[in-house]
Amino acid sequence: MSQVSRLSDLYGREGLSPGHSACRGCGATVAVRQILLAAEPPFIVVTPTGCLEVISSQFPYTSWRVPWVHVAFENAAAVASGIEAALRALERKGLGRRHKVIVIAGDGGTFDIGFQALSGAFERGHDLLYICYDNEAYMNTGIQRSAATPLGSATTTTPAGKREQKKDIVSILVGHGSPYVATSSPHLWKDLTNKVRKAQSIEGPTFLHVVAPCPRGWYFEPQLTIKMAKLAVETRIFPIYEVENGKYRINYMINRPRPVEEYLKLQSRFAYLLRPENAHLLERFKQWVEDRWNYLQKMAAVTSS
Ligand SMILES: Cc1ncc(C[n+]2csc(CCOP(=O)(O)OP(=O)(O)O)c2C)c(N)n1
Ligand code: SF4
Ligand SMILES: [Mg+2]
Repeated sequence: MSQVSRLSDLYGREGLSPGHSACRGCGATVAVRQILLAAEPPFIVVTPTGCLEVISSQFPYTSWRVPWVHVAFENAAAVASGIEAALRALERKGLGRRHKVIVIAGDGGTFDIGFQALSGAFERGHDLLYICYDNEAYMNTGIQRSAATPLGSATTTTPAGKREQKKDIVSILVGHGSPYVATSSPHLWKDLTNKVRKAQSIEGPTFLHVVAPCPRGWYFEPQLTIKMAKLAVETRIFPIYEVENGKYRINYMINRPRPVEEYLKLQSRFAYLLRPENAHLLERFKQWVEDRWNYLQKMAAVTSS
């Protein structure tokens, strides 16, 4: 595995061509562009239904310049498992070359409806990399809440703000015994591209959870996408860490976090959470951020020895 320290360490060829129909400032496509520039060929991408598929494959056009399969909303990891098993069998017979199978899926297709397939693939131990771009709702179908939607965020199915916390998908996949699970953000391009290469190089089911700000569904101005990703990390709302063979490491230490309000107030989806009468919900949100950070620090300390 070669390290990425300069832009020239990435592959020159774009995997997702310009001209797709994503909204201006779409964080998911910024992340996917980086992922495809970093991934070591040969690989095959599997994408379930969601914004990424809809904006990149309107018949008769495609934006994909890499082998790519679109599958149903619920079965990306099952299809990826089948491709991986078939390639393994062909290689055994000397008939083909192993490709890494890389799933790139939204949060709805990962945390919710695709979860059964994901859990099965990780439990069976397939050699694949699963990347979730997390825009924290079902954006493609009109901004419905998902298990990744944070507490207090308004969606079309939670107009007064979601009452439940975000599901901790990383811990769940660590619990499946994955050799490598990590988080990243498109504003930290070296972190993201190096984690793609690292996760790809490890045999077995590996997982990356990437924050993907969405101007349309989070209600912020499109030029603020990268700032939004940065604020998510610097407020400790979206910590950047990795878990390698059970050992936790915080990759981006935030010693003096920015106030969470700096992040929340730029997004109209949190308008309800910021109302004075909802101060108790905001407190719950802040407590969740603090508890998770403390948990990560403890896990990093306990597992480092
Ligand atoms: C079984 C099934 N249920 C519902 C849908 C409708 N559907 C397609 S994409 C989608 C939401 C995708 O959300 P997410 O995975 O978060 O991706 P995003 O659009 O946010 O990028 C839904 C509800 C479907 N295609 N199939
Ligand atoms: S709705 Fe959000 S995730 Fe979907 S294309 Fe637009 S900005 Fe990207
Ligand atoms: Mg989504």
